[in-house]
Amino acid sequence: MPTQPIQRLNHLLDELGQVTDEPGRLTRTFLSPAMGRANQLVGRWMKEAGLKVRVDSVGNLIGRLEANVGARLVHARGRRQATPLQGMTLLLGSHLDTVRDAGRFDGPLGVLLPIVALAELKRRGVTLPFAVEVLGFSEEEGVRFASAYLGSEGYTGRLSPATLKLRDADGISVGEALKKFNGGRFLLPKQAQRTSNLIGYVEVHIEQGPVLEQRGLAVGVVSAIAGQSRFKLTWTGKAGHAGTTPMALRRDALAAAAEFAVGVEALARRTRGLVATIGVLQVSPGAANVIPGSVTHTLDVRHADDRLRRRALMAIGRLATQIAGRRGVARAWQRTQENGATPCSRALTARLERSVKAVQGKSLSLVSGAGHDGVVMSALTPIAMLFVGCRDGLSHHPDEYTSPKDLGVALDVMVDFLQRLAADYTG
Ligand code: HGY
Ligand code: MN
Ligand code: MN
Repeated sequence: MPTQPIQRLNHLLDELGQVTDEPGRLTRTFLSPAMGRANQLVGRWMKEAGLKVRVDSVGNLIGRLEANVGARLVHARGRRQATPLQGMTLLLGSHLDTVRDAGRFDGPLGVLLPIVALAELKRRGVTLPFAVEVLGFSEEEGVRFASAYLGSEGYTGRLSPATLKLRDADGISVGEALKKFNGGRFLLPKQAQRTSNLIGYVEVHIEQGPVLEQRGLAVGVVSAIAGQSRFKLTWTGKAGHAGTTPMALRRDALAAAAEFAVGVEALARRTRGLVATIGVLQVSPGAANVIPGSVTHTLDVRHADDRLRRRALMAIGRLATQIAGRRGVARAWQRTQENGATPCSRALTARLERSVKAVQGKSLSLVSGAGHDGVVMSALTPIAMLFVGCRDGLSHHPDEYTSPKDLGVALDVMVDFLQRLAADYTG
């Protein structure tokens, strides 16, 4: 196992990147066997860095490093006094689940980098006057249940009874999955931390876009996370014989869904800043010689401005009504997720940016088109995000890549951030 921090971080990312539910490609979904193995592996690395490890009832992996009491007491002019951070905790983390056929950086980077940074501080004999919790959220992508952020919603006590009813492709509900995970009993978890005990939540994440690479920067900070709406749509027409049913008499559910998909794409192309995606589509009954009777698909719509996102959703709803009416096909919507645009804390981001400038010389502030656990964590405590550039901006793809050089800059920023935060409060 390499000891140099950058090589060690790269090695951990590679090793964790092998832990998958689908041989031959990286896929780790909510409460899956691979997620259990990932928690064990990362939990071991947390312990080696000196953290106390637990897994909560929603499957989140939590590593805690207590504050150093000595560091907490300030020897200012001979007087010993508690620092304002007495009993405070800084939260660092990201998610350990992945999309299907994922890259190895999206999520794990934000869990493994803090572990390596804390191990590096320990090696340097640096102690912190505040506690640190490294969080490996069990579900952020929303792959298994089409609703994202189940892990951070559990940690912040915001998992709702409605979410427990969502069902996966096998018909298993979130509630049933959590009951099984917890040995047959599951109660909706309360908020894991009192807000008054928290300094904030800082997430390191690949940019998943091309800007940092184009500007020749390794890292930047995030000003806000775009809002997003996710739906499940079902189009119900009439199955029939592909050979004997005249075209004029058909109520083809797939043709309706296809016209809708092209219409949504056209709307997003002509609306600045809007992105819309249909990523999953099932056809029923699913035979080559049967006219599709019903089609179910997802819809993911995002914009940095909530007003414009809502206006686009109205237009998309009108398009669906018009297509359904003209084709004699019924359509039903189920909203599976709704998050407003989430600003990052200016004060916490300024502290992070101080370290970015110290390490990189300059900084850049970006809006995140991707969703992150910070959206949910912002309800609990101030949030800040450090973005790390990735090759061609590619993500949610096995070729997702961040260079050891850029990883090294991000590590240095995290170490500098922790040391400055400690220094700010120990006089
Ligand atoms: O979908 C997203 O924006 C993120 O990758 N979960
Ligand atoms: Mn992510
Ligand atoms: Mn992702």
